[in-house]
Amino acid sequence: MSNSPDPFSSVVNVDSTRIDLSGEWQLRSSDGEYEVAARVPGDTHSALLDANKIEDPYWGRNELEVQDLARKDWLYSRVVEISEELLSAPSIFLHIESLDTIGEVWVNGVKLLETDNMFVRHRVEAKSVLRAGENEIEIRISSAELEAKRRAAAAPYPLPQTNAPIQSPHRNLVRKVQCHGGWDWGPCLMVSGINGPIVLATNEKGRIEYTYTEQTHRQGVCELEVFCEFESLVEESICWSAAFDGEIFSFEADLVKGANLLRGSLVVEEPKLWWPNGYGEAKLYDLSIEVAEEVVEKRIGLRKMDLVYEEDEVGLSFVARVNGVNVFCKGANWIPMDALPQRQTREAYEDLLTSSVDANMNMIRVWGGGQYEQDVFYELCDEKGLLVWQDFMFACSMYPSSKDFLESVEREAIHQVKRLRDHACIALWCGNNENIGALNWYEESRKNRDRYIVDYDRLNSGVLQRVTEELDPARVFWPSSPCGGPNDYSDAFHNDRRGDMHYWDVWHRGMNLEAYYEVTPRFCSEFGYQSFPSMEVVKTYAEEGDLNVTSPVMEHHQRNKGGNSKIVEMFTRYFRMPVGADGFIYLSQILQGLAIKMAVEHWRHLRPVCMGTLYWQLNDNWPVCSWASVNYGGKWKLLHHMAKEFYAPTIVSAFQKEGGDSVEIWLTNDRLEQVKGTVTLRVIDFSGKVLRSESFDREIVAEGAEKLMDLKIDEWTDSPEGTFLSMALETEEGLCDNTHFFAKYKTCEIEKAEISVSAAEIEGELVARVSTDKPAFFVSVDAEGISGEFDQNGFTLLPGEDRELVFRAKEEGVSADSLKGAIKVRDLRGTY
Ligand code: BMA
Repeated sequence: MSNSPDPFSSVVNVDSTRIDLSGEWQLRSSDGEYEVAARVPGDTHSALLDANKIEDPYWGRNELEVQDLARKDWLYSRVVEISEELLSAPSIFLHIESLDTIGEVWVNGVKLLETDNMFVRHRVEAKSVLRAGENEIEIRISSAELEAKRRAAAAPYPLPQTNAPIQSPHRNLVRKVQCHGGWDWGPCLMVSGINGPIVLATNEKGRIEYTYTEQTHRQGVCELEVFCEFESLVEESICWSAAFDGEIFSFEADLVKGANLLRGSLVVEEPKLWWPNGYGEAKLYDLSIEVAEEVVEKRIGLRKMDLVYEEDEVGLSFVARVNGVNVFCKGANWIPMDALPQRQTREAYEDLLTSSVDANMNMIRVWGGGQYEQDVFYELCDEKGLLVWQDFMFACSMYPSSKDFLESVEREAIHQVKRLRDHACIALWCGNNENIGALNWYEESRKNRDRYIVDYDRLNSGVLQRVTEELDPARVFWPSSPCGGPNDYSDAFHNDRRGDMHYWDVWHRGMNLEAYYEVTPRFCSEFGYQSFPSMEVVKTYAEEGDLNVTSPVMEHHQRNKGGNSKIVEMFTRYFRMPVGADGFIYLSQILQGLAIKMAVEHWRHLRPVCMGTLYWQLNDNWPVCSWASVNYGGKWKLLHHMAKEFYAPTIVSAFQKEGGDSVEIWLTNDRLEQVKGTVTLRVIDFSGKVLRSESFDREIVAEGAEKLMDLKIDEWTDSPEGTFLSMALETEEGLCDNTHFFAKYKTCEIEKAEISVSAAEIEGELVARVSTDKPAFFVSVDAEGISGEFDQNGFTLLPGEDRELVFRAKEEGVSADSLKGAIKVRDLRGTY
């Protein structure tokens, strides 16, 4: 028996005894094929991998070899010692944060619980089945895939889902992470398992179920209502307290047996407000709530959060407003960090969210095909000032509206809203991902749209919206992403006037990159362009002999039909064909970076009509060719480095329409103040000779964008194919530079550059110095095999303008020498 520190993420119980049930369990497949030790929290596939019973499913095409695991039933078991003393407590309950998915919990041969929704938390009284000495706990998990099949066979009509090349059918019929069943970037690994804390805890008087607060902001004051749901074993008058920032506020309550909602208010004078990244400090206050010896400790941010959607002269606006300030949202879409849940560690969360902030992001969208993330995710977003767009976990499918299903979803929504609503970071709740669009994707739903819309409404407004509005009235429930607004079922993929938009015409429909210039989204919550993972990541799944983009292994690690062909075809429009696998991979990252940069720079300069860009997607859940800007494992792709630049608060950018004879130069500034800056425009030829240079002093408007000029190409250069435009914006904050080509890259005679690098340790920092004899483009300096990032990458390097890059190592013991030895430099001209 252990008295463990804090197995619940946010509930601390000062007096009672608790037994943390995490650690080593036994795992058996019920057909007897496997019997291994398994970690809890953890998943079946990870346990088999740890025990060397299966090969790494991420390597080669091994994933195909483990598909039969999806059809097995599993048994997790362990023995736990319990003392007489513990048993004398009036109540002992079992807490399970998440069981994936179709499960039964048995203690000493008695069934305590049945589960079929991994997004629901379980707490059950267990005292009556426990005994002094050894107790046997068994968790039986049956195949979610087979259960889904049974449900599909019993359903009165088909409920279609999107197709992935390797997938588990009918995943939409089971409340499980939807992308476990495969996606157009994800493997099909139908894991089962036990996620999050699993604990036995005693209760003397009762337990805290949830705590949450409501904030009312008035001039210089924040009134805080504190709520505590307390499940009481006693009927008693008590004093309970809330300690806010060290100051204790006491309240009285008359407990009744069973559920109690305690409520107390306090006033915070001169509160320091919580701000998103780039707008101020993400100030958090300690709040600790104590009821009958039970304590919950949390940190909350005081801020007024609005999601404003209003009819205006354009259509329907979509703006995140924090403390009265309209925030231009800059970020990306988040998918579960790993297809093997056991690898979703605190360190991995920390790393990925730090990478988001480092790239000047202020919003992350938790996408509906994944999961409500672990507490640590939201705690880190609170700390780092990352707003969270929170989807409910439904994506790209028709869902049932049977009584059982809706009741299960209701339990899920109630739990998740109560669990998460106190996080300062959460900006809005959104019903689902693309389920309105999906009504048009399937023959069945096109033919019988009414039936499916009724299902959709029952689930979406009937359950999710109702629960959210009741339990978190201060936040907006947005029906779907994308969506033109409440009660709007039209095609928001192609309407840039209303609400949020998913703009996919460049990737999925193969339009030219300049198509981004033709739309003016109010808020673009998805748009993406694929690239291959970086070479060192490719090598984690492919052998030397497979390093060819059309080899079976490379195609296996591409889940979007025709994806590799799209990349290669788009090369032909803009670039010369690269040679060798290294050139393919690197050029794909240039193309991806360029596509998203063009879109974001353009849409940012359209503020306030457009007020947000979240590209698809931030991360990968295994090593794969995808739209992600961060490789599986955390290493940045070129896009992520470029995001750091195009998401910087104040930028200079250039837009040239296809076939256009002029270039619009714009200055965009997200800061709340005017920014003084000097813009220098230089026309340079490919030998590096500066042919023209002009500087302009400007006061750049606050929270807006202004045009510096329409640059007439023939007035600035005699040779659009022999020159390029270098733009530099110098402000007090530093230098922002950018490069524009007047002609397609493939038509330009870029000269081969000799780039040299040295590395040194300077004042405790690892610094690489790069120089070149000729202009070099999209220069990437990568420390292969070393975990960490240079602070700049993907830049234009000019002769006589060496760059010093600081390396942030994410591992110990990196020296200047080891860094130098690992560095690989690439540039555009080097690909052909
Ligand atoms: C979006 C997402 C995902 C998908 C991506 C790429 O629309 O919502 O479903 O992975 O497109 O196709």
